[in-house]
Order: sequence, then C-alpha cells, then structure tokens
Amino acid sequence: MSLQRIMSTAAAAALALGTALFAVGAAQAPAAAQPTGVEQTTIVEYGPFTLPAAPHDGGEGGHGGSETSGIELNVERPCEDCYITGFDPTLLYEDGSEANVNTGAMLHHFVMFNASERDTVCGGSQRVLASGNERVASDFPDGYGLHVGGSERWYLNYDLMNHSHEEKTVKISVTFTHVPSSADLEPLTPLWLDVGGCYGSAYDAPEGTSEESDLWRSTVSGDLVHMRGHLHHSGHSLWTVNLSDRGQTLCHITAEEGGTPEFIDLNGHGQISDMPPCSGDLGRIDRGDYLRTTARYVIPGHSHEGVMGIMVGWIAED
Ligand SMILES: [Cu+2]
Repeated sequence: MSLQRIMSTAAAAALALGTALFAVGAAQAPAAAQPTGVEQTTIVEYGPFTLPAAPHDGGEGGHGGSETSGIELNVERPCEDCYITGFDPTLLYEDGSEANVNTGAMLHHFVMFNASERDTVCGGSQRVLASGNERVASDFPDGYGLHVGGSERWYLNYDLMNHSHEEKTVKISVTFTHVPSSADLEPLTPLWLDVGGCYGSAYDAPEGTSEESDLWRSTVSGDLVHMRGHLHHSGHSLWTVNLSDRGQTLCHITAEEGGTPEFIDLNGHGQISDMPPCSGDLGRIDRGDYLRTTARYVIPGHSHEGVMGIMVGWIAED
C-alpha cells in the first residue's frame, strides 16, 4: 500500500476571507457567531492501483471491462483531532490528469470506513463517506463537520474498472476541507441508507422502469443536514422520505448521464455524471421514525446486474 499526502496548506485567501466573515459576524451578532477556525485543504491520494486491460469488446450485453477491487487497511486520514467540513473525490492517472470513462478508467465506487466507530444503521465499522464515478463534491453546511479523532483507524474499500484495451494505473484522490477540533462544530453522524439493506448493496434491476426500496427505523434523533446518493448506469433517481413525518421528502436526487464528454464511455454510452446532493435543513428525525429510501432505474431493452441505490445522510444528533 502506498499512500501519499500531497498537500496540506492553509489557503491564504480562505484565511483572509474566513477572518473577515467572522469579524463581521461577531460585530453584528456575537451570540450567533460560529467561529470555525481556519479551514484547511488537504488532498489525500489512495493507490496507485493498476487496472488490467479490458479482456474483450463490449458487444451483445457484454461490458468489456476489467474490474479491480480490494481493501486497503490503515489508510491516511486528512487530519487528526479535527472536523471534516467537505470532501471532493476524483480518479486520476499517474500523471495527475483526470481518469474517466472517456479514456477507459471508471471509479465504480469507493467507501471509507472508520474501524473505531460503529455504523448507526448496520453495525460493524462505520461507513464514513463514499463516492461513485459521478464524483460529486459534498460540502457540509456551516457549523457542522465530521469529527475525526486522534487515534481512530480508517480503511478503504475500492472497486475500479477499466474499459480500455490498455492497462491503466490510477489513484483515488480526495480533496478534504477541515478545521481543528477547537472549532467546536456540531458533529455529524453518517447514516448509510441502502436499498440493498445491510447484507449487500448490489442487486439486479429488470428491463424497463423499476423501483427498489428499503425501510430503516431510526435509532437516533437529530437534524439531517446533508445527503448524497449513488446509482449505477441507467439509474434515474433516488429519494428518502420520513414515513413517520407525513411522508416528508428528506432528499430527492435525479441523476444526470453523460453531462460532459468525460462521462461518455468508449462504447458511446453516457455514464452518470451528476447526482446533486441535498444540503441544509433537510428535516428532523426522531428515534423510531421510519425512513424509506427508493432507487428508480429506467433501463430500455435489457436488465442490469449488480446495480446499487445508496443514500448517505449526515445527522447532527441531539
Ligand atoms: Cu456502486
């Protein structure tokens, strides 16, 4: 395993801006001011991973890709005794250029686990954050952050694909923003809401329009402030409602496919290029509430094996 922290800098501009905003806030409304400290940006790279050349052409129902998956233990965290305030994942080639499906490489998905905390929904190691090839950035609302302790251990589960006929070497790169623990933010707890339930995220979606749902009875109370989703190719939309609160929609995300040329694969298919997160005051959740998460796929002409529908929320517990 080779991990590399490339950069850890306090951006001068952010420092100046943050200081100015705090000064204004303090002067106008001292009681409501939320000093967040100096926000730092740290890029952490995971890998490199070598992806074998695709074994055959994608033809009749074949994807023609090679798949590389695994687990890396004790991976680097962006900071210690801190709060993560946002993360922006991507996949890069060794030379630092963006690796996407137009040149063969696909970030099928990765999941970061914290072995020192228990997952609220399924038990086991806590699923902290994740992304698929849509590589959407998450920025938590002001005043909230994901707390990272001093000694916790993280590990990474990755699943990468290569559709080109050449071997590719890639690395997962995550740009984190974070502040020290002294910033005293409201800590966020991840809620991994998976239509596959707790025993496996992948399921087979039939031809045409289909929906798959899962129900979770909340074991926590608090304010939900951010949600992001993950679907595979032909995923149409994903949403979570609180059935115990008149079916209130907490977050509804419609996927975009092939929005920019990097997301058109070598077979000419558009892959998911955007899944805009929900952020802000998304709703209140009480212990015992039933949350239902639903994934909709619209697949013309054939079925898809091993698709996913995952909504990850972050809640500020009472
Ligand atoms: Cu996936």
